[in-house]
Amino acid sequence: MERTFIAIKPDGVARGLVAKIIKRFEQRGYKLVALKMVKPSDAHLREHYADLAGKGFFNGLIEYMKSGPIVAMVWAGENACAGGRMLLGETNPQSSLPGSIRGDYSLTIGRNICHGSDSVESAEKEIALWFGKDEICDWELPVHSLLYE
Ligand code: DAT
Ligand code: MG
Repeated sequence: MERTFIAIKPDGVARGLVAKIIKRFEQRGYKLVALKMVKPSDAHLREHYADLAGKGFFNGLIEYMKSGPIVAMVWAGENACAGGRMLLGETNPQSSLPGSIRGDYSLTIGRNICHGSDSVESAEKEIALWFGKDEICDWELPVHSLLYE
């Protein structure tokens, strides 16, 4: 089953959106397989966002991501990476439709409250960066047979 790394950024946590964001993934049918609250180090965040090093907003992004605890999660399910990105909305909340998390709860690209892996390849890289193997829970979703044919 495909897995994606989803994180509630410091602004999402501080604004009390943790339960609301989790609820959207639960109600869609994805299976939660890992979750923790963390204050990642500068080096960890620079590795997570390594593709963006050199962008003008990079240092600001790292400072924002260090401004408070993050809720890091792994969700599994059919097409979890693309589907998760649809639940989040566009990178820029101004382009995110109402009904998406960013479209409902945020206004600006630099405070867009959540992260989601953009491909299966980055998901597996991000999951390995944020979680140890022993932190991932292998379990059967009781409603599995009602969600999949
Ligand atoms: P996403 O988080 O949708 O995968 P991304 O990987 O391109 O988007 O960028 C990572 C984060 O960096 C994004 O969520 C918010 C921030 N960011 C991206 N582009 C930005 C910009 N032009 N100005 C300020 N922050 C930006
Ligand atoms: Mg990205």
